Amino acid sequence: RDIAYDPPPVADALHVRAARVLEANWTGASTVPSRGLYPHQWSWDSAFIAIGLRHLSPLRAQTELETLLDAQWGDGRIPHIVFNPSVPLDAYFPSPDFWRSSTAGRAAGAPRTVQTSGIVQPPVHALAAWLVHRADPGLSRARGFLTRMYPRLAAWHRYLLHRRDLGGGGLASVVHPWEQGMDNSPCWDAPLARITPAPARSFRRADLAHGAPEDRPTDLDYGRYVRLATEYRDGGYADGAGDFAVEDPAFNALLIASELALARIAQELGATGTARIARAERLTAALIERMWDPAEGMFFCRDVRSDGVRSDGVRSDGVRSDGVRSNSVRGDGVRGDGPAGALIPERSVSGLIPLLLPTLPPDIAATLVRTAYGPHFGLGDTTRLAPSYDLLGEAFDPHRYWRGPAWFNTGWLLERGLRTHGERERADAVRAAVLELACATDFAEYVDPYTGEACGATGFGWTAALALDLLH
Ligand code: 9WN
Repeated sequence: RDIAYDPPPVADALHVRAARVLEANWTGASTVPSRGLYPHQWSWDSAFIAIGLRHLSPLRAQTELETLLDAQWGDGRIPHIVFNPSVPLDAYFPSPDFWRSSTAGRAAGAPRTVQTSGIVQPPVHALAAWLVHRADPGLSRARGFLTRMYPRLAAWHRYLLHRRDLGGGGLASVVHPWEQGMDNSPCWDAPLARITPAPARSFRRADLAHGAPEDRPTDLDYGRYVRLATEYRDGGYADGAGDFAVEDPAFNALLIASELALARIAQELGATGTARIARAERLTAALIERMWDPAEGMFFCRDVRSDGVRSDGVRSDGVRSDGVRSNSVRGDGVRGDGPAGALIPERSVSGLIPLLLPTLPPDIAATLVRTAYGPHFGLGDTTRLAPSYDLLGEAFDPHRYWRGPAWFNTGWLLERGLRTHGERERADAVRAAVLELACATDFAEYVDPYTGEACGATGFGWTAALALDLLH
């Protein structure tokens, strides 16, 4: 047979299809997560997208991160959305007229020329910048990419480690479920229960025009998201006064991984990077001290406000730790007898993500692997990609967003973690699952963890980008 008529190998087909998704979602200066559902630039999406894009065009990958960091606020925060001014206001909710960044965010140093949200997302950026540099160090040096990125990334980490240390233990807290990136995770149910929802008629959801309602957060969730964001905005985006503050394992693990990447960047720029490596080690110790549960074999979120005390010393209304069961999970609750707040006894994939860290002690890494391959996440048995939430949890729903479906970014992070800790065969199996499911679902936003059925949007940016990364 003439070789020219042979079908191309599967990997080539996947490469071409993933490249097409990234091309279709490219706006000229950045990449949207999804043309229909998310038509602006999202912070952690852009970091994951840059990690894949570097294999297609290191220049575009650099530009992706540069565009995002051009919207950084004076206080160091990187906003979770950078709005595209040519997209109609009603295409996505909450829109720029809700966040009012250039007026409400003035004291915090919001940019004047570009409209953004006022909350943040997980700090994957320094990690992405380092990986993007490595894809083409010559181009990166010629463009002064890292020289320009480094001070901005350093300011970003400073913001998180100082302004966001709401628990007083040296780690960063999120002040809104959208910040952690797993919007309707059951982890937020107890801390959100204290928030009075904004009336449904006070806002109009745009997401339901693109996604099935049973695959999305509920209207009640949205009411609470809106209330929290409104109060944050009306307080001028100042940190510390809000009624929602949670330390999350994935958010902090990504901060530590990015701190290690910043050390590499510092070294590339001629410094030693040792202070950053020492900080990453200290942060890893704090993560274990504040969130590791040895009996459960995984990390849990810490609800910093479960005792009702805000960092400004004011008791917030109606705050009780009743909503937080403390059964087998350590619930310190009372101030002064351990870290402030209480662990939230819900098993989220977030609690496995610290596996990513090379600074993790080997016994903890081994325990995490056992948990991932045990009944709650079912890897290697009933699932091929880790579900976002406990298969045996009361709130588990295989289709509802972050309450059960498997996502590709967490799949990629666990694949990296397994490889980092010498679990080669398991990493290979997760890699194969990412590639096959991305291909079979036309780069779905998320999938049913048991059947692999596509949920949410297709042609999703980070699904294409991270599959591309694992092909290399
Ligand atoms: C709110 C863009 C983002 C992701 C999040 C995901 C979803 C937004 C939404 O989409 O959140 O930020 O409107 O639901 O939960 O992780 O970054 O892809």
